[in-house]
Amino acid sequence: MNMTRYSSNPIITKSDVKFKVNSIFNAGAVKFNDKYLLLCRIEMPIGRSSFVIAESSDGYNFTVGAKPVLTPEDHNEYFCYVEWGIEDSRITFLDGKYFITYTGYSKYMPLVMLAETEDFKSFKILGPISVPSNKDCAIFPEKINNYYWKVDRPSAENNRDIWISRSPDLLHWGGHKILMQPSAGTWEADKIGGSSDPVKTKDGWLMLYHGVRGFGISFIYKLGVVLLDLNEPWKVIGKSKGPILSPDENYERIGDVGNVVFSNGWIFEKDGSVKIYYSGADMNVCLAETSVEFLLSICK
Ligand code: BMA
Repeated sequence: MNMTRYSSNPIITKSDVKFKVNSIFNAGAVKFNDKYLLLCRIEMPIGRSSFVIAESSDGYNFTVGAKPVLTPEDHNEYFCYVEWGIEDSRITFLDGKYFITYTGYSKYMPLVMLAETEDFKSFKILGPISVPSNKDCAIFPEKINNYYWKVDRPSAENNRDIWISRSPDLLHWGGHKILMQPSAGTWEADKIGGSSDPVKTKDGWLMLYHGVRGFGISFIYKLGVVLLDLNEPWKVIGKSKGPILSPDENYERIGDVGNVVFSNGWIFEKDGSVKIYYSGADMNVCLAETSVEFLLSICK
């Protein structure tokens, strides 16, 4: 299987939300209690984002929750770092809990927030794990060499690279290393960022990332895939030669931010197939299907 868009894309739009939102997009994805669970970003009418859950038993037909499950106002002592919204979650199952990294947006500019949950009903907010500007953070699903690991993009306004770092406790991070840089004169010329949570395969850690190229006043967001060494995850051992998904359909071309495909969640099935949840033009939730073998083959 190569890469196939689901024929009934988009699978979720704002008309599926029972309360008033501007848009629903950029979902973290996980299988929880045999259900497909998407932690979707909803832009509220005022222009600030919260999270809502969409649930499905087949991965295609989703029901959106009746109210937001996490909002800036839920952040108590951390509210000043998320006052302008919470965005773009990545979910990692680790040590028997689900850890969620997401962007907190405020007058201080974007930074990386960390929360944990066991049931996706109550969330323990652990606070910022970076200073601004930083976003696109995802945590590896197990310890490597006795450390937890994360990727992120420091200095979101001026810096264009993906970095990797390690931690003894998920809260204190060090050992920062550059992981990947944009590639001049290509689809990923202007900036790159981590997209999905990293997933372990027999050949290495697979991770989706996004690449951005500016044309005049607009930017085109595409998706690529990268393979990292299992024991030394700061080593890139393979990478797709070009984008694996590019804005092409109307629902990816036209919207609040046109010409964008953006993903922050995927689900690996037992049969080797992979569901990539992504959003078109910052407006909806879509699905593309592929397989682990295909993703590995294009990284070689
Ligand atoms: C990135 C993030 C994403 C968004 C994308 C395209 O920087 O802000 O939330 O989908 O830009 O607008």
